Amino acid sequence: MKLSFDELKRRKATLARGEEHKVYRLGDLLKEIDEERQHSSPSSWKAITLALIATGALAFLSLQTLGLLSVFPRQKQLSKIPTTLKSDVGVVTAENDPRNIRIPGTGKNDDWAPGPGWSLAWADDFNGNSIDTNSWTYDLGGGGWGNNELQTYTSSPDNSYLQNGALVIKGTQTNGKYRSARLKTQGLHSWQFGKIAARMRLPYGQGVWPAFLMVGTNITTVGWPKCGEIDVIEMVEGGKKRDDTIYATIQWDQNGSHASVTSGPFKLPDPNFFYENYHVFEIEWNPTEIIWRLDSQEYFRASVDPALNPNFQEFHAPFFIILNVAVGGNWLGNPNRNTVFPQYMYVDWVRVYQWGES
Ligand SMILES: [Ca+2]
Repeated sequence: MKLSFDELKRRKATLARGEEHKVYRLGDLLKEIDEERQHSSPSSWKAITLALIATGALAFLSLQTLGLLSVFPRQKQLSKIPTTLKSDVGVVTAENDPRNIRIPGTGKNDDWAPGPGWSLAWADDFNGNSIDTNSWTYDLGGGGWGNNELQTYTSSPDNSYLQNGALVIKGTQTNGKYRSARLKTQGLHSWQFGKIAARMRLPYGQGVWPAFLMVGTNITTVGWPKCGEIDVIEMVEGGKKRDDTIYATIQWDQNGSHASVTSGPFKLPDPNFFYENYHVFEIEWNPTEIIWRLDSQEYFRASVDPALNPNFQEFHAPFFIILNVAVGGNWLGNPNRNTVFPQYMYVDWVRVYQWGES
């Protein structure tokens, strides 16, 4: 079956859900795929193929052609595509980019449990129609956030909203200006110790910096870093490794200087990426240490025992939760021409447990 450009545009309209999208000539699309393959895994390639099927673009691309694409080296790929195919058109949208395709039903494959002995103290499952202002407030504005970050944080429904049972934080780019959102429970909810977890599907791409962190409520009086910071996860790896690598970190004031301890880069086993699926990121925070787990598997722990370091007293105080997607900055570098916007961080739920019976 061969579809006309108009027909594809019509189909695209039904797929694009009214959000930003791109229409590609097939040749451009293949070039983009080709570039993507330079820094992506076979699974990513497979996902792109599936997305093409989803968009209807595969009406033109025989599986045999795709087989050639996946086998031949870069320079040969485009030349292997029959000219007749090159002149056809394909459609892909940012919305149905494989890495943005929404997983229907965020509860799918959610078998995570806190383990025995933990009682739920607070949760937001994001099942309503709007963000609960009794739980969440915003950091707003730009100015780099101390890292030369590019984004301006807004409270606009374009940058954060609830959809299909998930909180969506959407990083956008319009005329070179980046906007995103940073939600926090500051002034509304805070906790000292416990198990703090979120089930999230992360955005992707060079220059995109998603984070789930906690900061001491006394930041308003003692400032940062003396308030202490617990980075439950950040994904900040430029280049090829960027979308499968997270960091767990604590930061504090060590007698007047900024100090930190980090897990260093922790990677998903190849070939997997954090944009592909939801994962549960958690800390177990007690008076002597913090344990980080990914999907219930421990991958890092750090002491917060004041007997070992009096400065760790910072971690013996209430902290609030922050969820954000930053763009650019000193640590990860800025977006490049391959970075796709908008970017989406999906949060199925955030839960806080305390040890013992409720
Ligand atoms: Ca949910």
